[in-house]
Amino acid sequence: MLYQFTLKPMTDVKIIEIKKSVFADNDKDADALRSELKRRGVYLLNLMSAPGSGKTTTLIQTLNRIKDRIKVAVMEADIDSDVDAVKIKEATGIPSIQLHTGGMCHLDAEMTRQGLDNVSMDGVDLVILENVGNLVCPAEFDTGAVRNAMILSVPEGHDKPLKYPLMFTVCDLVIINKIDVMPYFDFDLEKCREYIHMRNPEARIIPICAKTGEGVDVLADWLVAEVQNWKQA
Ligand SMILES: Nc1nc2c(ncn2[C@@H]2O[C@H](COP(=O)(O)OP(=O)(O)O)[C@@H](O)[C@H]2O)c(=O)[nH]1
Ligand SMILES: [Mg+2]
Repeated sequence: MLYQFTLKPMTDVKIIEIKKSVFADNDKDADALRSELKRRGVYLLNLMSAPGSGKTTTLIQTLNRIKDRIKVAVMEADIDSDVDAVKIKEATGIPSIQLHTGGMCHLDAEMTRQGLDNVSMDGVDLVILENVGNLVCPAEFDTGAVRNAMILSVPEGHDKPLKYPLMFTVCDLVIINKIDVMPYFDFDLEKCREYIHMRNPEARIIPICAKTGEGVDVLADWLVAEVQNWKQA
């Protein structure tokens, strides 16, 4: 049986079909991209999580709090569709492009570069990459970002740092989302903090509810300070 998954874009969001490099030396590519972005003064944040943990919702809340303070662009990576890029553009007015990974469950540095080549970077301070929803593969590939961040949502359970060690090891920031549903799940926030710090003692942890915006001011202030400090360094 033949399945046809391609959705025809209904909007003017730019969709880029990115290809994996066959000559991948990813760490070298990532370092080169990081240096180039540093020269251009563009901070790249790589945002990862399992599907549905709230990346797009968190981005919308965060972007609306930072867009008057720093200039931001967004790259949404998915296997198909343009729904996230459309949502971001409609809810925040921030320019957003959609990257299609051609079935790949992650982005590497070369794919990230192909995406960035399609972002108008004039005066942009921060590019946020919403990586493909997956707790395994994206953690294995350095995208060239200054920082890695991930979202763990309450329904996924507090034991995830034990089960997906690499993801929590490579992330500088762990956002714990959907704290509004904490009463319905036996999610132990203190245990979760302990498990995250077992993987990365330096990890910053910010609990939020992207649905209501609770805690998002802390996240927004952290991000603006991060970008400003990095630009001045
Ligand atoms: N209850 C609750 N639902 C949320 C919260 N954040 C996101 N969601 C919902 O979770 C679902 C997935 O969110 P989305 O942002 O698309 O996740 P993504 O796949 O990681 O980008 C949507 O139905 C959101 O409305 C939250 O803080 N609380
Ligand atoms: Mg999304």
